[in-house]
Amino acid sequence: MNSPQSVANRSPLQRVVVLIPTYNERENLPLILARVRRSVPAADVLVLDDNSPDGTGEVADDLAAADPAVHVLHRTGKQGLGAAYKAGFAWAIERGYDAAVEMDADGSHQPEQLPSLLRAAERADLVIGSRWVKGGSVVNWPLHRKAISVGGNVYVKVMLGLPVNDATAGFRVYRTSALQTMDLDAVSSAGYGFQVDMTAELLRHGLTAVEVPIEFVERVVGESKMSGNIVQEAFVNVGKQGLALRAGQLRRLSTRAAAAAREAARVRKEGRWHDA
Ligand SMILES: Nc1nc2c(ncn2[C@@H]2O[C@H](COP(=O)(O)OP(=O)(O)OP(=O)(O)O)[C@@H](O)[C@H]2O)c(=O)[nH]1
Ligand SMILES: [Mg+2]
Repeated sequence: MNSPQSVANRSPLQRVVVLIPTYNERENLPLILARVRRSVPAADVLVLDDNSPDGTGEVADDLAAADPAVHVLHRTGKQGLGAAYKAGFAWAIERGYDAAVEMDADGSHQPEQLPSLLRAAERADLVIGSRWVKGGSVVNWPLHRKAISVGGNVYVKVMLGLPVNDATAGFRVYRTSALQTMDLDAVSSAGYGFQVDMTAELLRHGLTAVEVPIEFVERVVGESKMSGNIVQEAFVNVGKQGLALRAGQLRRLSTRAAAAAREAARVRKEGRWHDA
C-alpha cells in the first residue's frame, strides 16, 4: 500500500511503551505482563485501568512495584477502550517515547509477535497486526465472530476506501511522531470504531500504514467487553463517514463536470463566432 519512497528513512525506535487497557482482567494481567517483559525486555509497559471492580488496578500496582519498567494509569471509571488509549498516547508523548503499542490484556494479542510488529515499524508510521492478510489467522473463533470481523472489514473498505484488510484490529504500533501529527480530537469512537477512525485519520494526514500477519487467539479467561453497542457504534460511524466521503467525491465530480460543460459550450460558441 505504500510506495518505497514513502517508507524510507525512518528513525530507529529507541523507546517503546506497550499500552495495555484493562477492565476486569485480574487473572490475565500478570500472565500477559510476564510475556511482554520476556518478549520485548527493552520496552516499558503502561497499564490503563478504568477502576476495574475486580481489583485489576491493585494487581497492576503490585506488578509495577516489583518492576520499574511497569507503570499504571488509574482512571476514574469505565470510559471505553478509545478513551483509555488516548490517555496512554498522551502519556507516551509527554515522556518522549518513540512508539506506543496497543495490546489487549486477554492474550488475544500474543506478545511473542511484538518483535515482528516493531521491526515493521521501521518502515511505517502505523503497523497493524492483521488477521486478514496472508499468513494471518484466528484461533478458537466461532464462525459468527469471523463473519462479523470479515464482514465489518469489507464494509469499512467499501465505505471508506481504506487500503487495509483489518482496520478493526487492535494489536498495533504507532510512532508517537504520527500520533502528534494526527488530530486525535477528531477520533471519538469508543470500541472497534476507534481503530477504524484512527486508521482513517492517520492516512488522511499522508502517514503510512503496513499490515503484518498475526495469529489472534480468542480469550480463555475473563469476560469479553464486546457488546452489540460497540458493533453498532462502529457500523453507524463508518456509514456516516462513508456517506460524507462519497458525497464529497460526488460534489467534486459534479463541479468538474459543470466546468467541462462550460468549457465545451465556450468552445462551441467561439467556434461559431469564428465561422461568422
Ligand atoms: N481501560 C479500559 N479497558 C477496556 C475497556 N473495555 C475493554 N477494555 C480492555 O480492552 C481489551 C479488549 O477488550 P475485550 O473485552 O477483550 O474485547 P474484544 O477483544 O473485542 O472481545 P473478545 O474477543 O470477546 O475478548 C481488554 O484488555 C479489556 O480489558 C474500557 O472501557 N476501559
Ligand atoms: Mg479480547
